[in-house]
Amino acid sequence: MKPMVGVIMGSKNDWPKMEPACSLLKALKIPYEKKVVSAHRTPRLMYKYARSAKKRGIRVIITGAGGAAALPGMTAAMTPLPVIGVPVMSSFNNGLDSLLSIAQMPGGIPVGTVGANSGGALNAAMLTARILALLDPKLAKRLDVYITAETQDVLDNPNPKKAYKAAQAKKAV
Ligand code: RP5
Repeated sequence: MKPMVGVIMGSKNDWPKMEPACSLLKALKIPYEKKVVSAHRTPRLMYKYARSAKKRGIRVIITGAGGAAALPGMTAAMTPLPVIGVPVMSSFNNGLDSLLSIAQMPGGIPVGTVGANSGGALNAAMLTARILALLDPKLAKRLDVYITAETQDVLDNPNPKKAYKAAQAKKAV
């Protein structure tokens, strides 16, 4: 299937933080592509990617970047598509630089900025699913099932120590 979501990140080193976005898109059966596109190291590739995304059928672009983090904003400047930015924490000032670089866009060029790192990446995918589900009843149903299961999981596992251990064991498989 043609990808509907682009997940791009400034460096291969961003992958561990961005991976949850891809896992959730996969779990919800949303076709996506993933790619390293660096605003600073590959500006021409970034231009090409952002300018061609809509024509290629991409509906939402999830971008992850750290430090100067130009990728989300520059991508948003070159496409009419919704762009979501995930701040990948740098070592400077606990990564506040990444967050502000992505969030503080000039009026008229929005980047929907989520929280930092893997939780933010997961929310970026969740937000993407909610956007796409507006016009896709089958996806809306899958999303509903996923959210219900997440809720049930909390209700079924109220003991934090046991629940944590079980989740870790599941991850290790
Ligand atoms: C950004 O610079 C990337 O998104 C990454 O988070 C940060 C550092 O990149 P590396 O030097 O680790 O490749 O462009």
